[in-house]
Order: sequence, then structure tokens, then C-alpha cells
Amino acid sequence: MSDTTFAADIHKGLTAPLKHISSKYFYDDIGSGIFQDIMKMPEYYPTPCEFEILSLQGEQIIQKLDFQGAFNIVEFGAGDGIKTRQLLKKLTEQGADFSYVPIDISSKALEELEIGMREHLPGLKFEPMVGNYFSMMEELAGSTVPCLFLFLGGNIGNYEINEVNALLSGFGKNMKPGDKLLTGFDLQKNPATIRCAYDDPKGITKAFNINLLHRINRELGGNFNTNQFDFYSHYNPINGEVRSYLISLAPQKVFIKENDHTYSFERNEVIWTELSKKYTLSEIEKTAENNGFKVVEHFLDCKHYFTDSLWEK
Ligand code: AVI
Repeated sequence: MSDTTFAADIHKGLTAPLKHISSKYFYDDIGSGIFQDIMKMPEYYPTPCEFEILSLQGEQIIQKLDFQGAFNIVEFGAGDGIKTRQLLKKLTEQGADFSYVPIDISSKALEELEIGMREHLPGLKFEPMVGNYFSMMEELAGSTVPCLFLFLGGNIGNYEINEVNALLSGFGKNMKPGDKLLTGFDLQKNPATIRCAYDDPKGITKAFNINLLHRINRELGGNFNTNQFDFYSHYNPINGEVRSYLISLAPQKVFIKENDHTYSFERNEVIWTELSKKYTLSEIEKTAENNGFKVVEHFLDCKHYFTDSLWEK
């Protein structure tokens, strides 16, 4: 079945002066599988760093929550939940009275998450919500139970600054005084370390990007010849931005049936596919302040590559 929003976004992106495809389209079933492979690559440090933070500093994070009685842990886009499970395990061991409320637009993703959680934490109160973040937060806003909101994995780095502010201020509007938000931010570090994480020698990240073209072929009846596109990723240590691109290797035309449109590409023309912004601690603090939050504490891994930053409304 074709998706009209996807088709319209692709048309808009491929007819813009700087061609682009939103990174949210990476995550069809195949792309999500490739992302799992990325997270296992030795070069992709964010996953083990955040795992370390949640495994070793769970107790300190819990102490800072300062919640009395029952509370909710609400997670935006939990993925496989392996990192979150480290924190939930600590809470369970301490006998905390909490419900885990993962929010996702995919009910399939939530069903898979539940299987993994139940296997490891059989007594967990698992109360999934299917929908978009803001409407689900509005539903939760009526409850008097304090909430810890989780936005982990460094996903915030994939948003441009205006989107970051819209997202965080939207979160803030739906939070009660005393509610907390724990957000994963990838930190600026040796540029070579970052470059290797986003341009791996086995070409897994390239396959992740090329899958966008396969997805257009599959779902929108495109005729991209994916051998005629390469992948290029660039880290700018001045502004902390990794920007990734697909590069057209030849002058070529691509027809997308769903849009009944032919798109032209020049040799070496780029399609921008992803922003992955790396932050400094002072940028994180400014971002919190600009959106009405107070930083409670930054929890960093031992290499200081990544932080889960705890904020209060
Ligand atoms: C999901 N997101 C935080 C990943 C990142 O690091 O920006 C997506 C990714 N793109 C390339 N490698 C991983």
C-alpha cells in the first residue's frame, strides 16, 4: 500500500534546490534492522556509552528523581528497550512502585518491546500507548502521578534546532511541576572518533542510507539504480554537526510512479539525508534554559562521549 505523506515528502525533498530526504524515513523494517547492525558496530560508540550510564548510574539517577509514592516512566521511541531495561531493573530491585509507559506510533514495535521486557522483568507494569508523543502526553497530563520522561539514544541529535525547541517546549507544556525529563545527548569529542562512527569501513551506514532509495523503489514504484549512488558523511567539529548525503555518480533521471514524476540528478549532486548533531554541555544547558527547564544533573559515561541529562520542569 502506498503512503501519500511519504510520496509527498519525497516529491518535496527531491524538487528542492538542495535535494533532501528526511532521516525519519530510514526506519522501515529493513532500515530498522540495519540500524540494529549499526548499534553493534565497534565504531558506533553511543549505544555502549548510554548502556554504561544506565547500568552503572541508575541508582544516582533514581535518587535525583525525588518522587514520593507511585510514578510513571514514560518513554518516547523505546526501540528494543535494552538500555532502558537497565534503569527499570534497578528500580524493580529497589521495590519502587512504578509503571513503564512506552509511547510509539508502531503497535508492532510495542508488542516486540513487551516480549523482551516481560522476559527479563516479569513483574513489570507495562502500559504501552500507541500514538504520537504530544497527544499521548496530553492524555497523561490529567494524571496526578509524577512522571519521568525518557528521550534516550541521542535521537535529539537528528532534529534541527528549531525542531529541537518545538519538541522540548512541547514536552514541557505537557509536564507537571516536579516531572523530570532524561534526554540522551551525544557529546562533541575527537572528530576522528565521530567520523568513524558515521562512515564505517564495512559500509553498514552506507547501506542504511541506500535503503532510502530501495524503500522509494519498493513503496512508491521508483526506479532508482542504487549502484549509481554513493554515500558521503561529513563531521564539522566547529558546529558539532554530522551531515550525511547520497551522491549521484552520474547524470541520471529517476521516475517515481506514485508521484508520476521524473527527477533529474546531475553528476555529483547530493541528497542530504541526515543531521546528527553533537552537543557541548554548555549548549545542552542553554537548550534546557531556552525551553523552560532546569538542569538537575548530567550523567556521563566514563569516556565523556555521551550524556543522559536530567532536567526538571
Ligand atoms: C537514531 N540516531 C540517534 C542515530 C544517530 O546516531 O544519529 C542514527 C544513525 N545514523 C547513522 N548512524 C546512526
